[in-house]
Amino acid sequence: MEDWSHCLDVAVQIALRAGQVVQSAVKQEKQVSSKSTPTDLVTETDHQVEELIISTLREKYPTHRFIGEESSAAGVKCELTDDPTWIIDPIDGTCNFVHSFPMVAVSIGFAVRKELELGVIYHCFDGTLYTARKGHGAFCNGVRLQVSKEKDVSKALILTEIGAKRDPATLDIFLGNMKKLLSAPTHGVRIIGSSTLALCHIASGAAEAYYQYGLHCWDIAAAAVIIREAGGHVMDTTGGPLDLMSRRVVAAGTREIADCVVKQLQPINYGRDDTDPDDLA
Ligand code: 2AM
Ligand code: CA
Ligand code: CA
Ligand code: CA
Repeated sequence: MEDWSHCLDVAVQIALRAGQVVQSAVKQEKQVSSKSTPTDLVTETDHQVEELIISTLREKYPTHRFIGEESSAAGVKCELTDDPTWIIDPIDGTCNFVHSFPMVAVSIGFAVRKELELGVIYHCFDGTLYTARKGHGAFCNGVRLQVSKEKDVSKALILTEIGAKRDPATLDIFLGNMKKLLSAPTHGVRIIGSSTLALCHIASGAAEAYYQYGLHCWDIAAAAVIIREAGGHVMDTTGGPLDLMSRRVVAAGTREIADCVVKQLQPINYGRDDTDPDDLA
């Protein structure tokens, strides 16, 4: 098995640098524009941070491939091959960033032969650093992470996110899923505006389960390694194996809670990451 620890060290350094750029940009006036819909926001900092991360990594690893949210939006093909591939979300929680709502992260994942090997997520507001390497555990600021061992869904806290689709039919399904989970019953459902940080909360045991439709491979790649290394489960919303490009996920501390969540969900259909980068596909 190849040792990718040097890649983890490099990713941590870059995530910290990227986080500094985000931190100083939060205080400045932001240039905000929208992509596929009026609620699908992007700022010049999203572009700047992605460029910083990819150019620094490319210099270190010229043969590696890169998938990044803003490059994909600009038309670079989102393709996961067997080659070592970095999967980057330069700012996760752009809408939060625009409002200075303190849930914003930089996410850097790395896959080889389509297997996720490592993940680094940096919480730009409180400076928390989540890291994991396959087979070597997950850590938060160097302290080992452990998922919740709760098996009873009636004692679970559930996290989700709202996708870019806001048409009435989609919102009905979204609210229907939430209603079913609230009345399962569970302790509650939370939406924090950052998929990667929500997933980190599953890894740390602060919540029992997470589900989402419409997210992208860059929302899940780093976090999936962190959750698995913290002892948790990451899967498709049907309960089958995770497909990074499928734009849907369930994550949970225990298989029992994951199965309960899976049973409640009605699907929301989005186009795949590798065939159609448009949120509204
Ligand atoms: P972003 O900030 O990197 O765009 C809340 O909006 C969370 O969902 C954020 O983590 C956001 O990532 C992510 N997200 C972005 N587009 C989405 C979509 N179409 N469906 C679901 N989640 C999305
Ligand atoms: Ca975005
Ligand atoms: Ca994201
Ligand atoms: Ca983003």
